[in-house]
This record gives sequence, C-alpha cells and structure tokens, in this order.
Amino acid sequence: MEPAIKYRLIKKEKHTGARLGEIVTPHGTFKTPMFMPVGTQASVKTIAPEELKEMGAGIILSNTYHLWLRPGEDIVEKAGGLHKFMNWDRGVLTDSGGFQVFSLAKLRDISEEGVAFKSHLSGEKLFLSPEKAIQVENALGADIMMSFDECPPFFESYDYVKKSAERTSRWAERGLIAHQNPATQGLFGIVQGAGFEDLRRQSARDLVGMDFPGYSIGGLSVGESKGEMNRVLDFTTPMLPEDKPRYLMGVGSPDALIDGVIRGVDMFDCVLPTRIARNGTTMTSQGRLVVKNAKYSEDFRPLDPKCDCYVCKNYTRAYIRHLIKADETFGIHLTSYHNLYFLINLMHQVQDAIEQDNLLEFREAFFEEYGYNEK
Ligand code: PRF
Ligand code: ZN
Repeated sequence: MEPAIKYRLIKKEKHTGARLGEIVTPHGTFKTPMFMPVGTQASVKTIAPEELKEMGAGIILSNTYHLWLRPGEDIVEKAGGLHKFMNWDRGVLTDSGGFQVFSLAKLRDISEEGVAFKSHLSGEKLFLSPEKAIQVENALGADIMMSFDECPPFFESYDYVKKSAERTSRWAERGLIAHQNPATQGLFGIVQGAGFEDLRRQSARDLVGMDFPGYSIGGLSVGESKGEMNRVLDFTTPMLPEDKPRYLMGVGSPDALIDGVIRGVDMFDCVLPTRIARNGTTMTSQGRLVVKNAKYSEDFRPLDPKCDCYVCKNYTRAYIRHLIKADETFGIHLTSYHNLYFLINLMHQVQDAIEQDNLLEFREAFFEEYGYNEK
C-alpha cells in the first residue's frame, strides 16, 4: 500500500538543521518549511478558500473537537468530507481534539481509557478516547490526522509528565489500530515529554517504532520561554527520522518559526496571525504594527511597504484603521489576509535562504529589522 503522505527531502541547509522538502498529499503537494493557516471550525476566520489559494496556502488545519461537537462529523461526512463541505481542494490537517479538550472543556477526568469532560458549548457530558478521535477524524477525511494525546503543562512534575507521555504513546498505538483509511489519510504521532530530555527521547522512540508517516512535536508554546522551547527542539528534532516530516504544533510568531526551522522543523500552525488581526494588530517586516492606534489615522501608506499582498497593494493604514474603529468587518478581513500572507511569504523567503545556504544571515537581518534583540 502506498502511504497517503509522502515526504521528500530536497536539501539540507549547510550551517543549520533546516531542511527544504516537499510533502505530497492526496490534495496536492507543498514545499516545506511552511505555515498552515488555522480553520478551527472548517473556516479560516474571514478568509475565503480562493483567497487562501491566492496567498499560496497548501494546507490548512481544522479541529476534530469543534467539528465533532458542531455540526457533528456525520454531517461533514454526508457532505462528502471536509474538503467538499468547505469548498477547499488543497490539503487539510485535523488536530485530534486532545489539546482542545485540555484547553477548552471543563472538569476533565483523564484515565487510561480516555478523557471525560463537559462540552464548552452545551455543558453535556462527553468522552473522547483515542479510538473515538480517530473515528471522527476518519469521517472528516483530512489528508493528515493527529493522534489523540495529552499536552501536560510545561512545568508539571517529572513523575506526572512521565506517566502522561507513556499513556500518550499507548494512545498513539490504539489510534493506529483504529485508523481505517491509511491509504488516503496519514496519521502522525505526537511527541510529548515537556522539558525533560529523557522523556522526549522515550516518547520519540515509542512513536518512531510505530512507523508513522510524520511526527508532531507537542507540549511546546504553552507558556514556557522561547529559550526553553528552543532548548527542547535542539534535542528533540534529532530524535526523529530524516525521511519524515516534523510538525511543531501551535507555533506561529515569526521569530519562533525561523528558530524552529533552524532546528529542523518543517510544518507549523497557529491562530496568532488571525487572532491578533481581529484586534487590529498586524505583522510587518518592521515588527508588530497596531493599526488601530490613533497615530495611523492619517497614515496613507500600506500596512507594510515591503509586502506585495493584495491588501498592501490596495489599502492604506488610515483606511484599515477607520474600518476597525467603525466595527466594519471588512477591516479585520484585510488585517487577517495580510497577516496570513506575511507568514506564508516569510516561509517562502526561508525556503530560498535554505536553497542558498544563508539562513543564519537571513535570520540576523530579519530579527534586526523586526526588532528582536535576543540571539
Ligand atoms: N497536542 C495537540 N495539539 C496541539 C498541541 C499539542 O501538544 C499544541 C501545543 N502547542 C498545540 N496544538 N494534539
Ligand atoms: Zn500585506
């Protein structure tokens, strides 16, 4: 059987751990390193699928937890799967619901069998197990699925994290057995272990032994410092096979993307660009720009003079500020579009830098201009 997801390593950067590669999915091929826009409820907030294509998105992320609760995976399945339901014919990845149960649901009760919790929508008592998560993900039909995992707080005790990561490995194995569509949907394992090197090693060893078509790194960007995250990445990515993609979950600030790529990460996702866009904050080559601020009321320049996105080619800071102040939803559409374009374009520049073996120089110049001072 041909696997659903294939990774081709094109080139390794000379001076860092960065890799240029390509991921082939049943819904098209995209280059890595790359950033995935987040469409939690089968929609990237305010952005149409045609616009995602225009900005160069090859795959988007959606959430099993949300779609299971509403509208229900049976409805998505009847529509012909997530791609048809939302009119998106490129790649889709679904997160398993593990992380969302821990961040959104109330009164969780974790056992070997799974997680009992109350719905954040209805208060209804629900139970999510590795088998149930995979069954829902199979019905949704994404190209890439995540295993059901537990993401413990970064500064939990060693004993707790050890027990949790061991259980996450058993859950991954149960998910693999439950998975019905390995020819059309690739299931990734998720490495956990918080900040403990030996626990990350054991987690990676367990999952690599199960031969997933890709590996996610979970449990990071949950409140620890950037330095801590980089320290964990420094030892974790080398534990993963070279011929499979590596996905750092929930990371999307420009500096963390570049530092993740340098450590060998291929895929990222985050709500950050669309979330900050909705409160009037944009990412530019000169750093964050809060376009909502009064000082932009008569600024007729584009959000980022160096950006060639549709928004920067056609609209001014003054106009976008006006829309956002007046609660015109077109304003947050424009900031969301620009922020997503900014990160997708950043990753294209990173791909070029890998090609040219000058990623460290690129990092230096980018950090200097963006205004990050730390090394
Ligand atoms: N596990 C899953 N999804 C996630 C995470 C995780 O650890 C994170 C952590 N940053 C984001 N999304 N399943
Ligand atoms: Zn722009």
